[in-house]
Amino acid sequence: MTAITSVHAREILDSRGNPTVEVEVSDGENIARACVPSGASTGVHEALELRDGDESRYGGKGVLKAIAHVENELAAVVIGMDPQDQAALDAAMLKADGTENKTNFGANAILGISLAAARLAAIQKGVPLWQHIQTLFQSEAVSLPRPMMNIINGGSHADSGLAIQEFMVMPKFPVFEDNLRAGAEIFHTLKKILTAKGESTAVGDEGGFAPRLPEVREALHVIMEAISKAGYVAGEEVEIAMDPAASEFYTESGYEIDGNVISSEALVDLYEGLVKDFPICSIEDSHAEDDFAGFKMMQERLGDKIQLVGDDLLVTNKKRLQQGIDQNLCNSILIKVNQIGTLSETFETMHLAKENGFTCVISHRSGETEDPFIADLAVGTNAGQIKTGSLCRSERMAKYNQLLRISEQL
Ligand code: 2PG
Ligand code: MG
Repeated sequence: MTAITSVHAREILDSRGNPTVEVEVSDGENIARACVPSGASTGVHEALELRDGDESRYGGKGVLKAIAHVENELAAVVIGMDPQDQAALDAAMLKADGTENKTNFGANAILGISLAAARLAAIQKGVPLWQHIQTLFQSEAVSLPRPMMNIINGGSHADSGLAIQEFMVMPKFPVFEDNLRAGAEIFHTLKKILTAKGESTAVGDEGGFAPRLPEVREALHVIMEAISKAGYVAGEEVEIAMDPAASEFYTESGYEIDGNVISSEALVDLYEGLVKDFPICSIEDSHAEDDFAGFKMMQERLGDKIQLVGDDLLVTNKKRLQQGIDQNLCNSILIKVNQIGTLSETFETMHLAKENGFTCVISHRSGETEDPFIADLAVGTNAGQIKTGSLCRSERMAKYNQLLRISEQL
């Protein structure tokens, strides 16, 4: 074995200009690096993202404490360990942290090492990262994921006024390159349509447009127009996915959407109507993260027709997922490495999902970096789907471009 000999961390800036953690691990000969992403519509059950809270630096968002944990306590744990043994490495860091939610060192500190170590292990073996992940995950097959491409942003990712956070197109051609091209062509067509309507074509955090449209249906209508004007057949060739991220528009009096405040059940009615009228194939976080009754109703009414994804609901956490399975809350899980904080736990959650017939969607965060790790993760675990933003902004394109490179290797 060639053990880890040094660990270094630095504070870098993410796609929103907020500090985040970057980690480098070395075995004396090779160096590998990983960057940690960060969400805006974060689930309350996610592992802790440790921020300094010192208002005099970056409005309290500095990550110097997390950096110090990487370089001190966590480095002491992993130096001397074999990066090939991801499970042992992650377990040792978890043990040292000793808390359920990684509140001691921060999930951002632990994840930086976990991802960088995986990359170091791949470099040592002289194989691409996706291939190393395939071995770790014990995946029989690998495949390029079908992309969910977010072309209209609302919610807490833009000030478009739309309650729903993400409107995505999902082309369904068998070849990844064709899906990417369809997404880009639809995106550019949508820009022309919005310009003609006198709408803003400024983009939100994930690169989707943020037009001031009053209602959900209106956003869906312009997407339908963009699909057909770009030369594609909606439904047959390109479907629509949505992430309402409903925790963000849930209040004590109900769900605030389209100028109304409605009940959990009325929200299911609203989605059912949309699914009837538009080629929607997937809805994520239809309800607020602890509105189990809402999710259950949704799964009962729509679960056999479309994919229902749990994000804030399940937070890539095995225990939350088990609850979701036991209580029949949805049929799919969004996978975000920083919600849970280690690669090994991410794998455990994905295995549990697959064993129970849940689909897995590998996902970016709204605050991203140039690190394309999740592209390799999606391929190596044979996840089948990836959600990584729109067809602009380099931190999003980095993932699509990495998938193009992997496509050549497969
Ligand atoms: C989501 C994500 C990514 P955030 O809700 O699915 O699109 O957003 O990273 O802000 O939680
Ligand atoms: Mg989400």
